[in-house]
Amino acid sequence: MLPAESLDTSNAAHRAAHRRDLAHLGEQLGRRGLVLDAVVDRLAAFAVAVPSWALGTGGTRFGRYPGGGEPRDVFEKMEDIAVIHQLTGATPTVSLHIPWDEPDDPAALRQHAEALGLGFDAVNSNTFQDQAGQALSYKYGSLSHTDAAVRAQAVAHNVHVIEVGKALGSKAITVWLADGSNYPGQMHLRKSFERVRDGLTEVYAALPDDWRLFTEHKPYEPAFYATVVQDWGSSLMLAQALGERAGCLVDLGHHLPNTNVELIVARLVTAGKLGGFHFNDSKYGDDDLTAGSIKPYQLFLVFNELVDAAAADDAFDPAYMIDQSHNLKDPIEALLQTVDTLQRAYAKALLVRRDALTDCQQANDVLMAEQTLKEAYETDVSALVAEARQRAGGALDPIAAFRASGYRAAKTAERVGGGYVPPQSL
Ligand code: LRH
Ligand code: MN
Repeated sequence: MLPAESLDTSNAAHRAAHRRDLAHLGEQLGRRGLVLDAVVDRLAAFAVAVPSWALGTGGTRFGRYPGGGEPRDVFEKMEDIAVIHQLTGATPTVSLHIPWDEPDDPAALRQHAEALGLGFDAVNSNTFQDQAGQALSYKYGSLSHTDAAVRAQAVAHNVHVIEVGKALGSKAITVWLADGSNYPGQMHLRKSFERVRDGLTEVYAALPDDWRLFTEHKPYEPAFYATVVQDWGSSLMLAQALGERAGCLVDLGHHLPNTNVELIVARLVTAGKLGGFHFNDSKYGDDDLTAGSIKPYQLFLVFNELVDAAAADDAFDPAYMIDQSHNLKDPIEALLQTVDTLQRAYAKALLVRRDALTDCQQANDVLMAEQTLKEAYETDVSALVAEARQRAGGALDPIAAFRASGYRAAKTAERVGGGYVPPQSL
């Protein structure tokens, strides 16, 4: 954690200007019939889970350029995530990847996390890599494999991940499968999918009653011809076949260029099967760039669908998680930037005058319908998100506070030896 005074010092430096900006924004929103405090309260309740695999510098097959002070184990990752939560007030949970960040002693990790004010969101299984000592290879797939013994091994791994999650207090498992083929004819397109459905049915049967299972679709990579769970339709078919506690996880980067992702979100809401998100951004493929860095308007349009859905359903509760690879930015700074970007997209979506929008849609007033959305999107919500963070005990300017704290330099001096082990070849 950062010393409280360093956060106070940073906020004090920003407070006077913040008050003026907030008053101006409040007056502006008042003229639109919007109540700033009501928006701040909803924004202050926003929370997103941090992925355990994003605290170290990521890389590609072409190289990795680690920075100093990287966490050397999952316990040090918790310390870094606690700093992000301290500064944003919006990251109280961690999404763990097993076995990448599997704790030797889950109870000890849970205690360490709770002491830092953290909990655990969905755990992630991994049948897309062969682990040392693993009996059977996933080279030709896992739950879709033609060999029943390999499928049974993959089911057992997922059941094990649920057991680890139960010990940590998690309430969900995310299953992303790399299963697929590189050449036409290599894999039976129907039977491979049906084997996955049957395997997930066994995993679903092992879920505790209060748990959810998320299926995550992806169009390609590492499979380059057909991926078994390739698109939202395949994911939806699985979630519908499994049962009511199964939902579809939308990783924003898992869509081919020009895909209308907000429309997919709307369809999954209509189906009652929107399980959650992996927030990030991308220009070409599954680039895992910082959320909102390439397509900020799309991110706003996704949150617009989420706010609209929540207005129609009090029980609406998709899981919000980040899934990024920080190859060039300091991982903590990139995550602080990401949380700020998500808070801004959500804040703008909360500023949409929905009755006015509905009237324009009903009247087919195309231009004013778009203008009503753009009015919210083009609002500078800096003071609003800063106020929500401050009310949650966080920083008005998290990145400024983090840089001023000297945390990275301190960790670089402290975390020597026993170097960070990056996830293999992500
Ligand atoms: C696959 C994916 C999945 C994770 C992995 C880290 O590309 O998005 O969510 O298991 O990244
Ligand atoms: Mn993902």
